[in-house]
Amino acid sequence: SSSADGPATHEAPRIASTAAVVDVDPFDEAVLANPHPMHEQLREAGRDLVYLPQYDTYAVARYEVVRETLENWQDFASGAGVGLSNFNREEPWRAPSLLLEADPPRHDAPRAALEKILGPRRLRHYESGWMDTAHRLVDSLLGQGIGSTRELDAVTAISEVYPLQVFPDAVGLTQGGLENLLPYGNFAFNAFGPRNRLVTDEMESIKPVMAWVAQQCPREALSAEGFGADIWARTDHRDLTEEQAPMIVRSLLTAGVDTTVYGISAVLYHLASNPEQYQRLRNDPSLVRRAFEEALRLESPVQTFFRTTTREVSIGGTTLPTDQKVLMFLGAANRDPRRWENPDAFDLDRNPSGHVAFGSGIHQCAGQHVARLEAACILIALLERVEHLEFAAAPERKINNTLLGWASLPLRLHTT
Ligand code: HEM
Ligand code: OVM
Repeated sequence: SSSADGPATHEAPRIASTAAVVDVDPFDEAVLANPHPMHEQLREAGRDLVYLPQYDTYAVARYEVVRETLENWQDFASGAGVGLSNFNREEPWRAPSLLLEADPPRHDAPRAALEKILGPRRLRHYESGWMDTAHRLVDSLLGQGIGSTRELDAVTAISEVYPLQVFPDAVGLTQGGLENLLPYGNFAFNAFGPRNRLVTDEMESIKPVMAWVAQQCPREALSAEGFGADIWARTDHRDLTEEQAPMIVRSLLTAGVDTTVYGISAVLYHLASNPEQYQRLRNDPSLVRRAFEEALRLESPVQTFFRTTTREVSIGGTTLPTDQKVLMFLGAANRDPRRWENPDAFDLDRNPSGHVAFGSGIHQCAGQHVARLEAACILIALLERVEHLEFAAAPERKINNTLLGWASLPLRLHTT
């Protein structure tokens, strides 16, 4: 347009920018086993927003935009599910979580309850018991002898053992059947992805596992003390209803086991891969918590979650329609060279805080202090007895639609 008292202005025609189309399948088994090349492709496709034609879904992989999407719960909802399936159109495989799959205001009371119950203050009560359990496990694995070597699979001997020795008891499970916990979590994390073999192969076998989980959630099934009892106690003060309480217990049983198994495997993998960093940690055990965070940054045991747009919203100049799924690549953000120097290195000299392995914003992991305490206890116990560790054979990936981790970590431990 032009005006009499100024120069004519010529606006460039407003061409909406489009997302970069990237024809990859993030849920292909070969990609799940080694996602990092695809992450680089998604980050470097030239735009903040990517379109994945194979799933008719948008995706974000750069640190800044992943974090913005996580924190913008108003435009990017969780209530339609945080997997590929859109609960506005498809029946979920179980009743939606009141935490993970809920938006404010429904999310508020369950979230406030867990923040109190799983906060650092309450967790102090568990510290010495969890440390004792870690010492007993490490002693049983290494024996009493000194100056020996011991070969073991760290996944089946440590990562899958220690969380099951402390967490179910802390929740207050009393009825046995703990062998159901890992299969339940494994299925729940697979179910965020497409209905591929990883999901359909377990559709039948998961039914009795789901029934067992449901049986652990009523007040009568739980011991008088523990996270479960703490959740139920809030129904006495009307902070939670009797309908909410068992669902929140279910959230702990879904999210609280496989995640820490994978997290502990992640740090053991990176310590075995970086012997000089293991020595650095032995010399300064006050770095155990940083070692865990750095391993979470690199591995991002929970690789992805989706959101669903609540209205037209633009990312990087592209307007998305309402009710569109957006896939957030936490693992890609955590290795984005725009945010992290030498992003692929396990480096105890870096400050890994700001990683999004626990998410960010109102849904940021409610169990993060639990995960950190478990990891710190088992690492401290190992550091005291193991002067050096190395791979005894090649590690093997475990394949899951959402979790990245290890089925096998064959280690040789040299003890002091
Ligand atoms: C949420 C990762 C351990 C309970 C989340 C989210 C991530 C995550 C990325 C955010 C979900 C979103 O934004 O949609 C992890 C990792 C863990 C871990 C990497 C271990 C290393 C745990 C543990 C518990 C737990 C031990 C329970 C004790 C939850 C719950 C939520 C959650 C209840 C939902 C919170 C909400 O929506 O307000 N976790 N988690 N997590 N996590 Fe964890
Ligand atoms: C839940 C939940 C929370 C976080 C992760 C998750 C299976 C589930 O509230 O049930 O993964």
